[in-house]
Amino acid sequence: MKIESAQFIKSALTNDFVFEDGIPQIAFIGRSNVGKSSIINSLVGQRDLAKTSSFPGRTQMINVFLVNKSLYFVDLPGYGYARLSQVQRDELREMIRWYFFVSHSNQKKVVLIIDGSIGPTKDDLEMLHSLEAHRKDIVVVANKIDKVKKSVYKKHLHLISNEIGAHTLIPYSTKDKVGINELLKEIL
Ligand SMILES: Nc1nc2c(ncn2[C@@H]2O[C@H](COP(=O)(O)OP(=O)(O)O)[C@@H](O)[C@H]2O)c(=O)[nH]1
Ligand SMILES: [Mg+2]
Repeated sequence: MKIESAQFIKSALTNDFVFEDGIPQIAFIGRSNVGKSSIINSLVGQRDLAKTSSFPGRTQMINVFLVNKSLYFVDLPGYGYARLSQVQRDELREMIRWYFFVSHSNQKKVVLIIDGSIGPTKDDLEMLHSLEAHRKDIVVVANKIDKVKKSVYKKHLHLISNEIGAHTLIPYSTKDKVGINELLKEIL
């Protein structure tokens, strides 16, 4: 399976028609700065389709990409960014909640991205559990795995998989190009 084409469609707010057009969607969710945009770029093999940033909290709309002319990649705003105001954080939280639990978008898979070098945070587990409660089809990606020392790698991954339960866990590094084919297999 391969990605032949990918194009940016729009930055959307809730109630956009793009969430009602029936096209299957792969949602990318995770804490701010965890590497959501970098992962989308690595999957489609384009350097800057999704804008990446070393400043957390930049993506405050829902960015939609059309892949292989047949499905959407949906880059959701990151949650849990401490430097935003409480009002901004509540707005983003509400947008994410709306997308997953209110909108009628045709969600095929949810890619929950965690920082593999630190493991799931309280926010990540909260997100995971509410997605589970709504019976979403979830794959967990442990990004930035290049930051984990070889000597503790196995034990570290074992700890993460214990915390996330039965979901497929994919160790990933956009930097070292690890996990790309494994994730493509899950979502295409
Ligand atoms: N070490 C390392 N850094 C990464 C990796 N993926 C992304 N980053 C860095 O993490 C930061 C945030 O990435 P971005 O894709 O903008 O995160 P987003 O806010 O979740 O969309 C950037 O500085 C990236 O270069 C990775 O696999 N390894
Ligand atoms: Mg981003």
